[in-house]
Amino acid sequence: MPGRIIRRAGDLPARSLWTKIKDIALTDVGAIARAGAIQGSLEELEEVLLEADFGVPTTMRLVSEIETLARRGFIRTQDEFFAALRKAITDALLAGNSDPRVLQADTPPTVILVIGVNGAGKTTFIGKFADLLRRNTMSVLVGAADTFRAGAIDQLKTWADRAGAEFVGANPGTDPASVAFNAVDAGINRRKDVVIVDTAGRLHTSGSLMDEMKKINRVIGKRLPGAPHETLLVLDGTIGQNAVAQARTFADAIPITGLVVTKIDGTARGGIVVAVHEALDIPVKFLGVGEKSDDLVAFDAADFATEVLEG
Ligand SMILES: Nc1nc2c(ncn2[C@@H]2O[C@H](COP(=O)(O)OP(=O)(O)OP(=O)(O)O)[C@@H](O)[C@H]2O)c(=O)[nH]1
Ligand SMILES: [Mg+2]
Repeated sequence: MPGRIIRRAGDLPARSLWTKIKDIALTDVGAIARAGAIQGSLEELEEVLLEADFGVPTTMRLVSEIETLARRGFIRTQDEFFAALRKAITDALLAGNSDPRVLQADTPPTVILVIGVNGAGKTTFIGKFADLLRRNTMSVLVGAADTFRAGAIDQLKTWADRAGAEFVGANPGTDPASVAFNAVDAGINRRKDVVIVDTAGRLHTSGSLMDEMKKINRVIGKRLPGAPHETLLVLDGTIGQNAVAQARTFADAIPITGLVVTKIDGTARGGIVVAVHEALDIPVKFLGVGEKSDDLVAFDAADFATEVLEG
């Protein structure tokens, strides 16, 4: 699926990151470097990148790459500056574990466990993802291992119905791990291509809920050795550097195979996507760009680098 413009027609015009960077009097960076006056401009670049949520380590590295190129005379025009920055961001996103493709089981079903804090956008992502898979003619079953509140089960069922996916639920209060087990079991018996398991939001600081998540993970593996094939951590793209801390705690608890960053439509701070990938060495697989079923973007590093600058 091709990347799509994140900021869509009809949105309020925002000052893009590139517009801000362009204003940093780096119009002739080479000349500035030769004149020895580049330091102030680099500090301003640093500020703008931090404001866009690239975080300290990623920002430092990007600024230092730009500085090196500028001092060597490779950045003399705005176009060269833009291209260098875009390349540095793309390279960061392509470094290490960065394959955005969804892992597939050798023998179906592929089981995908979806985790994250309250309100990150897990259920919405599952709805959109199920819809995308169905449009690609795959059979899908979703399991509501979020039995914490009745509304959560209904919310997932609505998305499943809309996508034409089968649904395995339970009464509120049922052990979430047993629902996860039943969902995988049903997926195997009904010969589904993909089983997606939704979980209740949990604060990464809540030990008992993190234990429950580990149990869900274990129980899935008991029913189907090798599963879950994907464990996707959903992060709210608007919460800034907290997303990095959250991701670390989840990754310490169970192996995470991919990241989904949501609500990227409402933020000019897409740098968090780069920061969290760099901090955890986990591939970004999807971006959530709205609340509707087609507001899901399969991640593409180069497209994203352009959009984060121009968006
Ligand atoms: N703008 C925007 N809103 C989103 C996106 N993804 C989710 N939302 C909204 O964020 C809110 C929370 O989404 P949910 O999918 O219910 O989040 P959750 O992680 O399942 O929440 P819990 O089940 O309570 O843990 C809803 O109002 C969604 O419509 C997105 O990509 N963009
Ligand atoms: Mg939910």
